Amino acid sequence: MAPELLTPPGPRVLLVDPYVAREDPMERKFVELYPSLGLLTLGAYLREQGVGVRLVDLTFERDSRAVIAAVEEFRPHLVGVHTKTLTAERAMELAAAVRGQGPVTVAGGPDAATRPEVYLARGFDVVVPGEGEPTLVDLARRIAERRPFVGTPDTIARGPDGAVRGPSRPFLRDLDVLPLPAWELVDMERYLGAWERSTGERRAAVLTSRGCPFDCSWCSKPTFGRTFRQQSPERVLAELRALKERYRVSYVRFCDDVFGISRPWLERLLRGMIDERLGLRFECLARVDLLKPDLLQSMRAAGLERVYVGVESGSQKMLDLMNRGTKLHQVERTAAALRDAGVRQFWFLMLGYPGETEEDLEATFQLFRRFSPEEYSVSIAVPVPGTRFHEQVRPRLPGRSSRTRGSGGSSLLFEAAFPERFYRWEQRRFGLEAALGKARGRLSPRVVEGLGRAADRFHHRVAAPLLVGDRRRPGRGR
Ligand code: B12
Ligand code: SF4
Repeated sequence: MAPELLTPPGPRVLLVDPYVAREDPMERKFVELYPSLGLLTLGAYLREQGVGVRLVDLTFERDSRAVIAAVEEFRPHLVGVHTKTLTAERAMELAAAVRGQGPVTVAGGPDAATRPEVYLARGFDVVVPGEGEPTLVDLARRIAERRPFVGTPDTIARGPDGAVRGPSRPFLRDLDVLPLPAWELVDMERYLGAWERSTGERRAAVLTSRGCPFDCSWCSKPTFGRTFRQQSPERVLAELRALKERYRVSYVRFCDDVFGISRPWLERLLRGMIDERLGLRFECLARVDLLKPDLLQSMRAAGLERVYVGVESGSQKMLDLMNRGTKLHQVERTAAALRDAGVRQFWFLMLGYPGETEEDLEATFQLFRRFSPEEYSVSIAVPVPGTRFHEQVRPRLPGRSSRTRGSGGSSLLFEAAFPERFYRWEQRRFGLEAALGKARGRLSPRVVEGLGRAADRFHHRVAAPLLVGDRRRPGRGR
């Protein structure tokens, strides 16, 4: 390539996704790979504003060498790294490695937004804690033009006497101003091919909104907080068409924190999908209080295949402690309606949240047994920095505050009511029940019931001693 194309004139930004799939034990079990929509949108916006952009996506790499090579070749003014708690260590190692090569290092995304001081101390020059698009353009121009960038609106930068926070910048009011994600910056075929081989569908992620107005105590929302903005249904339809036409996408995951918060909006989108005969299948994450059974028929007609439902617990007391804002009768109503409509349901369940007793756990298990969802995930509560839950258990966090490697949810990271081994047994119990659920219809109901009873007896024999052992530690987790 001609040198002027390798280093185009004007500001140059190298974006980095430091996630390496092969290092994530969860990823090996459940293939769930999508490129970061945050970075793709940032890339598209920067380009539209005349900033040169490259993206190094480490997802399919073995290590970070590609980043160093890209810095040498592209000579960016700024290296911008996306951060999650899971990838924090790698992000910080990269910043330290890249700074010696000259560019200004900038961190953005949920983890840097939660603990900017750590990122500044570990090699980043600037943290962008909020919405990245206008701020990154502003930073890139200032740096390329050798103007001061400490104090740029919506940034926290390392100044001579410590961290300097710039004035705040309002959120984008109209999300329709954002261009379509710059899919061409990553190897889309690699993602789509992986999905096609494992599921037969070419799957892509789409985001229709930013933020969530609810306030669950374990949920980390450092970037968009409790604001909520959504794209117009017409803009969403344009993105769906582009994915279908350019990449032969057949299945879409709507990645919104909560999909279809506004009913009129959802109705318009569904109508558009049906009228345009897009023929896409889709899945989304819904809240049981918002997903109304009477909408399910049109959702089905528009292509709905699967709904992720944040059930979390079968105990109303626990839902209230989590500040979830949902009622058990809503969970039951939604689960029954999804089953009747033939929509697959994926339940998220959480064990070990402070205040949970053996009875609450049993209530969760019995709810699971009653509805037997097609898919589920039972995680052990993870206190993510910046959440009320994290604050609450902070004194009971051993040394490191949360995991940095692996996707999480399978280990106990704080001193909870019961020992980790107990929760692991509980997780196995759900696994066994799920297997029995699948056997229903193939084995006689009497056999399934008998197996269920035997499993219960076995579980109580193994798990009970772990509980007794723990009761010698009064007050834990309450
Ligand atoms: C979609 C999604 C997924 C998808 C796709 C992930 C992907 N590749 O993007 C799936 C289901 C696979 C997934 C998996 C996981 N996820 Co997830 N996910 C989300 C979700 C709902 C939306 C992400 C998104 O696209 N946001 C929209 C974009 C526009 O926002 P954004 O990425 O934050 O980017 C903006 C700003 O942050 C900023 N920005 C971001 N990067 C950068 C970089 C620079 C340089 C700058 C300047 C700015 C900047 O600008 C962007 C545009 O304004 C978020 C919640 C949320 N609302 O963000 C959780 C979230 C990011 N996920 C989270 C977690 C914990 C996980 C898992 C670890 C879960 C698990 N146990 O397996 C895994 C990690 C796997 C991975 N590959 O990293 C947490 C992260 C918390 C944390 N502090 O790290 C979040 C915040 C959810 C939560 N509330 O706890 N996830
Ligand atoms: S868990 Fe879901 S509904 Fe609750 S605050 Fe977070 S994003 Fe919103």
